[in-house]
Amino acid sequence: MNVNILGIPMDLGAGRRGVDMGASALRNAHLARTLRELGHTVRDLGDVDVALPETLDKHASAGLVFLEPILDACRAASERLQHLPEDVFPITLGGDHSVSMGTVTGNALRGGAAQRTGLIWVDAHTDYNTPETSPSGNIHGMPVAHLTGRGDAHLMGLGGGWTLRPEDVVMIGIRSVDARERELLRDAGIKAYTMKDVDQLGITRITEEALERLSDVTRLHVSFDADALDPTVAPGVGTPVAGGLTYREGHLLMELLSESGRVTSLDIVEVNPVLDTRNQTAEVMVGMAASLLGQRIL
Ligand code: 6HN
Ligand code: MN
Ligand code: MN
Ligand code: MN
Repeated sequence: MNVNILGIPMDLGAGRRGVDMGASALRNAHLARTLRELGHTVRDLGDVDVALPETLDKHASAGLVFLEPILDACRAASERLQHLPEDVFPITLGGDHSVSMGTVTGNALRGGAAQRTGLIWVDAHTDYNTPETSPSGNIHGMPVAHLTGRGDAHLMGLGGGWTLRPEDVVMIGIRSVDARERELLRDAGIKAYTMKDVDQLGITRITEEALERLSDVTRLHVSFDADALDPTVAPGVGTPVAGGLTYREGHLLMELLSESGRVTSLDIVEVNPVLDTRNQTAEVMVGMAASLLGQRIL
């Protein structure tokens, strides 16, 4: 496959600093080399421009912290992805999870016209707050709501009229949902597999059900927040929640998605080297990308 890597070194959407260095940590953990060893052609496109928080006034307007510079970075990422050739498999490196508003729209709009796109959201959190429901004002807790047409008009405008259908979203690994976020999620009818579901059903059945549910989409984007994994496996994250996916559950999910041949793009987000132990989290996430892109045990 033709893999293109694009970094979005942004921590403006998160409550804690340092996740802007995630893209660099993932490159340091030999993402490109690992994928080349699997036989892929890999090109690193570098980073999109992101404003430095040190150059900005931290202020929230209408319940949104750093709205303007986040919009700028998401627009830049989306624009870059939209113009990539159809045969390219883009891997976007965060950055905090607000980058997904740019990556999902950019991948959906690739090739000139919007394609029906499915989203597999691997995360401890549902990231379904709006400015009204958010307890923090941090935009990384809001991307899926905005992608599916709920929330702030500027952020919803990133899709240029395209919105993700709520029925085309499947979440896996969920174990932290804010009270009012839960109401919105139910109202939207988003399918979410919690950690209880993972315990009871297992990753194999969940992946099969997810792919079945998304059988009508043309494109399939995986957005992998490192905090979906258990904090013992991935300690370098800003919002750790106990009781996450094990190392093998993460790999099995990626291996089964790989076998399906359906996935067309990937985000790796929320890797925070400042909070990590010797780049463990970046290394684990490079392994997850390798499993999604065809690495096999035998
Ligand atoms: N993430 N629900 C919390 C909030 O502030 O809205 C946490 C969000 C975490 C977001 O990890 O991508
Ligand atoms: Mn353009
Ligand atoms: Mn997230
Ligand atoms: Mn999360």
